[in-house]
Amino acid sequence: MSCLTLTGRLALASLALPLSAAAAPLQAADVVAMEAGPWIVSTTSPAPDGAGLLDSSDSTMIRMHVGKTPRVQTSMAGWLALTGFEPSDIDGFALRPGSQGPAHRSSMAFSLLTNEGGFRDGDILGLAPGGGATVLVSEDALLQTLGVPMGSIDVDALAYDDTGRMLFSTQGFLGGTVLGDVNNGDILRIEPDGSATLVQTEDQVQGAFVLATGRADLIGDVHGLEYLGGNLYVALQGPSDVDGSLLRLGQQPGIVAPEDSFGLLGAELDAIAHLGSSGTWPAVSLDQSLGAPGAIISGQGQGFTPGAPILILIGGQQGFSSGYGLGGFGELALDPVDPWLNVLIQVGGLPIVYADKDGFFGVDFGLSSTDVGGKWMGTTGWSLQAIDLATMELTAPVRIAVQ
Ligand SMILES: [Ca+2]
Ligand SMILES: [Ca+2]
Ligand SMILES: [Ca+2]
Repeated sequence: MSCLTLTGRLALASLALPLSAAAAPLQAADVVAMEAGPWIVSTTSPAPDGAGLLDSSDSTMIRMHVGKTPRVQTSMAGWLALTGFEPSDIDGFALRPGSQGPAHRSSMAFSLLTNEGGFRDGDILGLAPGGGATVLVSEDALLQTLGVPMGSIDVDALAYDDTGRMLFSTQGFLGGTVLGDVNNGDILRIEPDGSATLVQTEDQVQGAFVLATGRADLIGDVHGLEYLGGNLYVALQGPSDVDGSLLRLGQQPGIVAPEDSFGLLGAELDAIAHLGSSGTWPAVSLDQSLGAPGAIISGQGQGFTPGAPILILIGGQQGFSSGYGLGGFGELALDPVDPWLNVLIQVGGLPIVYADKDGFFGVDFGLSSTDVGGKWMGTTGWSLQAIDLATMELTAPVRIAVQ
């Protein structure tokens, strides 16, 4: 018995050090640097042309950072490759805590604005091994948890805290739940035992906005949600000069940065996630997801090692392999026996491009005027994926349907 007690005390003592280290308050400069980004966001409506994005839609995921040019992280061609369909609007997005890093296929969680692709707007979706979207938490399960199994909700904000608890907000009012009436500015959390708790009411978020700005404008809906450095961050429906930035909740509420410092010309945000400091998350994007044979396509890459050679993999059929020990997205999304990929490997014809000093590249290329690529999840076309040869990190795939 004494031996057990001793073991228990030792375990507690060994836990105490990292816990107290983690609790050390961040310096103000660290907080400013962290809050500057990079953020991965989606807009409520397509970002204005003046923002210079390669592809602007309600589903585009954009990497934004104070003082830097915003870039497309996931274009429609990316969603097509990841899910097999083209979502009309992404209204919730989060990176799940896990051991494989924020850029890994298994980290991505999101919600759709409308029922489509066989999914519902209240489902929390992830990416399945092998391709396509999969339900992580269903709308039915959330309704059951809230005690309104016959109800209906659209999840419109999503985050995970540092212990993996899921935080969310709804798009509309939901009356008569186990938590009482839920407003669209409320922030809810799913506990480890599966129950739901109300973390912040819309009134509390409104109060934080007033404290942060000294203004009484109404915030409306909570549109986006992130947990970072012990605080919650929200994207708000209003007022219009703040809806393109983020509000920090907690002990010292504040607006993260003026919205025009993010370079999106004040576009309202409806999904937010913070990339953190643990990865650069290299990504490629295309300006279109559907092209005719012979069409000229513009592509971009970002988040690569400055100056690094980048190998572009090209194939017609998608597939799945996690067996190459690659970082980033972690999984080859092209079929290893795809005929075009194999021919290009055999003749040494896979393109290599070079990242600039900011880890960026832009390239135009033409689709074959005779070949239309391979079939995958209902489309015929071409898929691409890139490897940063300096880090051996893979990007997520992109796909262009040909017709
Ligand atoms: Ca959106
Ligand atoms: Ca939704
Ligand atoms: Ca909401």
